[in-house]
Amino acid sequence: SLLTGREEEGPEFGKPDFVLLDQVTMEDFMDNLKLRFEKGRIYTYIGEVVVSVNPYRKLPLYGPEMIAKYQGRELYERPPHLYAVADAAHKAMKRRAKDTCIVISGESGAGKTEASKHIMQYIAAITNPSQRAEVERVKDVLLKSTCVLEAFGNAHTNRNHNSSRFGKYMDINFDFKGDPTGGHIHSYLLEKSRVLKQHSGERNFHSFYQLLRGAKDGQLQDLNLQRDPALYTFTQQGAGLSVNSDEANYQAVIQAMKVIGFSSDEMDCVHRILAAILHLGNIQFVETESGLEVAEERLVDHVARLTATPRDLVMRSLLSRTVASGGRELIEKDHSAPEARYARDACAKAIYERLFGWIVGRINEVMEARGRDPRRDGKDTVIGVLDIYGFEIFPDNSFEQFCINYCNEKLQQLFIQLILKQEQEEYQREGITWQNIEYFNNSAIVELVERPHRGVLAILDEACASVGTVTDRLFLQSLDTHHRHHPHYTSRQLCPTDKTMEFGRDFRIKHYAGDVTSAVEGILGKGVCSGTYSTDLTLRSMWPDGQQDITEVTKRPLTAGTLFKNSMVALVENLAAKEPYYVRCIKPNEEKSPGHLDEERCRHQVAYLGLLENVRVRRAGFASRQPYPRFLLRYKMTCEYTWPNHLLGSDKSAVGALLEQHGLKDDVAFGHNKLFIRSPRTLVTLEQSRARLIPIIVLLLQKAWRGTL
Ligand code: AOV
Ligand code: MG
Repeated sequence: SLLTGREEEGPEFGKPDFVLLDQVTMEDFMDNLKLRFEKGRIYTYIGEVVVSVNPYRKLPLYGPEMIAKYQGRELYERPPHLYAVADAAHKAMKRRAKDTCIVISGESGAGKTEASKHIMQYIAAITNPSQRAEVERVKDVLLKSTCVLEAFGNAHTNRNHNSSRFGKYMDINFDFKGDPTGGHIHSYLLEKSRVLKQHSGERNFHSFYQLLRGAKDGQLQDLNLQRDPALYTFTQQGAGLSVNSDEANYQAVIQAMKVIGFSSDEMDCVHRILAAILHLGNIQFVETESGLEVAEERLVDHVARLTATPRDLVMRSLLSRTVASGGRELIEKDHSAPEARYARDACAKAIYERLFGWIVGRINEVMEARGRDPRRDGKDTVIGVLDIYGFEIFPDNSFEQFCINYCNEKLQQLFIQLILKQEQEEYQREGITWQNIEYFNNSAIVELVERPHRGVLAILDEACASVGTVTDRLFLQSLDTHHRHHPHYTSRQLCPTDKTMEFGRDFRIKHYAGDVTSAVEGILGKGVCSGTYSTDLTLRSMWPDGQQDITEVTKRPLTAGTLFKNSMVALVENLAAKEPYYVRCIKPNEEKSPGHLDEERCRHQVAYLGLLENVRVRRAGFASRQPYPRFLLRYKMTCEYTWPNHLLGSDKSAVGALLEQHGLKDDVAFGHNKLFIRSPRTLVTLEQSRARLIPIIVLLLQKAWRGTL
């Protein structure tokens, strides 16, 4: 660093880029990963991809001082960091007017959401040097939105105490100066079944506990609530777990909502909805001689009052449903007790989902690029940040896990395609020939899920369209028939000796990251529930689709599965159109314990994330490519013609002379702007010769320095 203003990491920290490994084996990869992790170096590159290992402890890697070190620097000038990638994405956007995106992947608890927050903070910190008020406002909203969305969309799970239960893609718009002018959030399938039920050791969404623990006594009274989460069916399960300091977070969320611009009426409405859901959950039904009745009618009163909905409408929607008869007429049919419970639960889920969607929509309204100069319209550029729910396997997996894992599969496919595509394009651009490399291809799994007519989702659609006649079991049979020979599909019927699955209930998909067994029970269900009868305007605006008429009751709606698939296809198209940067997160151990790296678990992740192949592709044709000035900066001291400065006309010819002297010229190709180095050996040779010289040069410099005293 004495020489070039760079921050060096000595060899004791391992290789900052896996491409520099002597050989690409799992052992060498793991040794390097482990060595760096133990030294607090949680970030390592594969070319421009950042591999990150969750440290589960506070490291002095973030904050204003660190940000200043990375600002405006090139990737190779500083130790690997998320900041460097955020800066690269921002630079590409600013210098070349390129839309870029940062795709963060890894399994549940690997550190995706934390990474996305560091990236956002970095971008906020380095922009708007002139402190324009409108830009500051946009940045505030961008940063505060995270806090609000986490309250309503995250939960304590066994894998992560702050697990994202929705997928999030955030576009940030920038003007020609490179300052944020607006943004847009897409959210993907919220795991709404969590409103009703949680696995043992898990909680409902944070928002419920925050309200119960954080609200003032008076407010709770207004909501007819008592403080103890154990009193409510929906929050009972997680009542003993208070990991996130719910009270403080309640205040933080209110504060954040204020900054974003939620009115106090709106916040009030949000709290009333949360309370109504808690009351709904406690409603029980009793069979009497005169029919089905609600056990505690005052709960219905609470729900009606809190949602500003006529009481008899709430009652009716619990105890009966509207069905189409003979095609034209609508008649009301009484519920059985199980049907009523189902209606209650469906309603609670639907309300929460609408609430979440509405919050996202409100944030988007506020972030919509306001005050954008109309003459420049369309000229602004975008950085997209993708932070989704990670791959996860639970003892029993629901429809939501199925979607979550399919989403991860889809992104893995994109990663494979883009990394290959990008490589090939670069070789073309630089006028260099290249051969293809073999890669594990996961398209078979993606196809299994999304293929028209026979894919799992298509079969599910078929089954949902004829709900009532098709049972869960028939759905499973149909899956079995279509996929009995599929290498990534199995079920107990197809594999009778496998006792880890249950007959007639489970099917299993062999995902790239692991085997996931799902139960088909209840997968076909759907429920209708509406807030359109509320007299509360905020609440009613959550149901913009209005009242249902007969065509809507009878028409075949798009199923959640199809909607999700469509949103994934759109997401992937969107990402593919941008210049991608990748962060690949690794979860070091299952216990969330700091400083411990479980080699077995990590090896598995390195394997399924395709990181070794990633390194190989980088090295296959050419292990490394570097712009000529960057190459010189690093190696010029190894050659008399280039140290301290060369007189050879162009950097390209200087690099030529340097390699000539080392006898390495046969191993490289000279692109228009970059040097391509074929074998890592060449890099290793250069690195070694550099490492030999550094102490000597430092010594010389020290001597020279002393001489001046
Ligand atoms: P995830 O987003 O990848 O999981 P998170 O980003 O929520 O995982 O990280 C899980 C937890 O690990 C955090 O709450 C922190 O306690 C810790 N952690 C992660 N990154 C860091 C870091 N850089 N420094 C210190 N601690 C960290 V999921 O949303 O469940 O897929 O669904
Ligand atoms: Mg997350």
